[in-house]
Amino acid sequence: MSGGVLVIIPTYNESESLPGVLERLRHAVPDAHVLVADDNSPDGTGALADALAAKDDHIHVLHRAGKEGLGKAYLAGFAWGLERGYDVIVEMDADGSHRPEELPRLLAQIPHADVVLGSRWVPGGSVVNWPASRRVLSQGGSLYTRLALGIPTRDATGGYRAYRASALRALDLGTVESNGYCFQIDLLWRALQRGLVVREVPITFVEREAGTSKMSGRIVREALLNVARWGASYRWGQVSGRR
Ligand SMILES: Nc1nc2c(ncn2[C@@H]2O[C@H](COP(=O)(O)OP(=O)(O)OP(=O)(O)O)[C@@H](O)[C@H]2O)c(=O)[nH]1
Ligand SMILES: [Mg+2]
Repeated sequence: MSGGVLVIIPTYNESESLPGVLERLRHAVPDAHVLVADDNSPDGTGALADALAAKDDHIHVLHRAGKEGLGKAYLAGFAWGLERGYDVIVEMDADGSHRPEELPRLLAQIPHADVVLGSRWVPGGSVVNWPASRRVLSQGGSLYTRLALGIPTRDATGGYRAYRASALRALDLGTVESNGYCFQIDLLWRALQRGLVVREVPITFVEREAGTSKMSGRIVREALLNVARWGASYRWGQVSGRR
């Protein structure tokens, strides 16, 4: 494979949602290849993905030994895609929250940007079926991140994104350790610090209809602490004259 788009879908117990999302994605962007990165889901998502891949040469499966978190699954997927020479690598959830039908709008911005963010919190963006508590957490998290890091991005934690391969190569992925929402913030912060062009495109984010959430207090705490640390270290660099 040389060139083209690879969509990475990390999965942990998504057997109910994955087939529908794959079907919609194959229909919405027929040329794109898909890599399901499964962490040995107990519900058999990996075997299900294998069965779908056997019937479709655009679907690939990366089997990982066990649950290591979203960030690690994406890093393994990025390495897989970069080795194979894809030009554009996309992040997409398996639970239907990221509508495959909106991917062409994200990809349309790739000629103008290194990183394209699907954004819930720019004009035109929205969230469907979210309780007020999730909305507050997400908007509050993005506001906190903007203030702590001094960045203009409205939706810093979203996980519907398209990266040019060259952008991923510039991000020193070998040193990324964050995992949950923080993984998304980490990659955005790295991109902005390196002067890459980041664009936000409005999306309609739809709450999952099936399966269970992998959100946890630990994931939120990881993000709060790391963002505070990165912001402080950046500002320290500024005041101490190293930046
Ligand atoms: N491979 C892998 N995928 C994961 C892991 N944790 C979450 N995912 C996947 O990452 C995507 C996002 O996880 P979600 O549980 O939907 O997280 P969320 O969108 O914040 O929360 P809800 O949609 O409310 O459940 C989904 O496709 C999950 O299956 C993990 O440890 N390993
Ligand atoms: Mg979700």
